Amino acid sequence: MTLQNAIDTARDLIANSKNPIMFFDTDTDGATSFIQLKRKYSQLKEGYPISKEEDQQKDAMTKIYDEHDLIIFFDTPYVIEEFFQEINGRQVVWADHHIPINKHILENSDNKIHSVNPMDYDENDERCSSFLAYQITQLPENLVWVAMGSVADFYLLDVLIDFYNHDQSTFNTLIKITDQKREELFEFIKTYKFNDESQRETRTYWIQYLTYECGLIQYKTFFDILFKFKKYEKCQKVLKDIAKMTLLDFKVELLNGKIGIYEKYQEIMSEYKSVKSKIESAKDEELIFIDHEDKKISFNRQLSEEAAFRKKNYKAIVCTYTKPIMSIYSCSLRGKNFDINKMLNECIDGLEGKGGGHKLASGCIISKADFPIFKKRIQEYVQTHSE
Ligand SMILES: [Mn+2]
Repeated sequence: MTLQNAIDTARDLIANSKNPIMFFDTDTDGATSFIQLKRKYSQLKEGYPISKEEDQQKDAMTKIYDEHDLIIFFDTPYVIEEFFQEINGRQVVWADHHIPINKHILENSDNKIHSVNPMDYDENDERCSSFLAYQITQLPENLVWVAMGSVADFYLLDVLIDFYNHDQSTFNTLIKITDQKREELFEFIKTYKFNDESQRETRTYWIQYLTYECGLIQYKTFFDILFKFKKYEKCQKVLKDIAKMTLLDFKVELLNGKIGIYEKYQEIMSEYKSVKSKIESAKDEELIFIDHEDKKISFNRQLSEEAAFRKKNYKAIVCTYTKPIMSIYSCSLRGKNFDINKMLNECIDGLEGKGGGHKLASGCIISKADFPIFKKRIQEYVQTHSE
């Protein structure tokens, strides 16, 4: 078996099913996987986002009826055991690019699971679910959705070049980029394999460039907001509508749409704009603190990611969010050639708060009472540490 075989088999199973139902992750990669399958298979009538929360999954699994002859999962490394009791031996196609969290479900032969996971064939191949959806559907019109989904999931794939060659006009609608920059980008994609470790830093630069300078952030933010604010039944309706749209239609809705989620999106984007201006006004130095207060939602993650791209001279970035009614600050931290997680663990020690993450990105909550000490410790730590 090769990855290609696994993809071909998945395609056959879906094409030959009469009444499939799909479940996918609550992000851009999951959403654009559903949109692609919906555009290809008219018999696919239903698709619901599922989070890692058990209660939400228990709720979503009640959508499976006797008539469903195929259950499709995309981008979901964790599915609860009960879900498979509900599926009750029916055929499953499970496409993902993470290490499965409850492996025994996959290994149990009572579950008729056809798994498509690039990591099964090459442990360094973690190409995203929207890419697998594109390989399954093989619809050139889906290139716009796989381009959106793959960059949002932090992959730089050949599909970007294929997309440009297939439809320049839609490419330019999705990605606002100069000819010269685009050629540079394509040269990079052609020269280095998508997972070449030696190119990690340059690849990160390109992905951030596409996200923040070329406008992809607006789509990623839309799906974040959709899954945060709408019940999963509503999400399916919104996504089914998007599957019928061209990119231009979708963009017009994002900018001017007057109903429900689009209005909410515009409201949140204009809030983010005012928060984002703090990145520009913050001094570009070793340690950057950016705070925002009293907004409806926290923009910490977006803020720290965008600041990490726009600022050059920092070792550490700490973004904080709170409201008067909250007794805590929530913080998102980013580091550059600097172990931010180690810093966090040392500085939070003994204080009222908790957090964690990776070397270059972590997060925490900390009580308002202890925040001044926490901040002072961070200032001292950054001054006295270089790694
Ligand atoms: Mn993914």
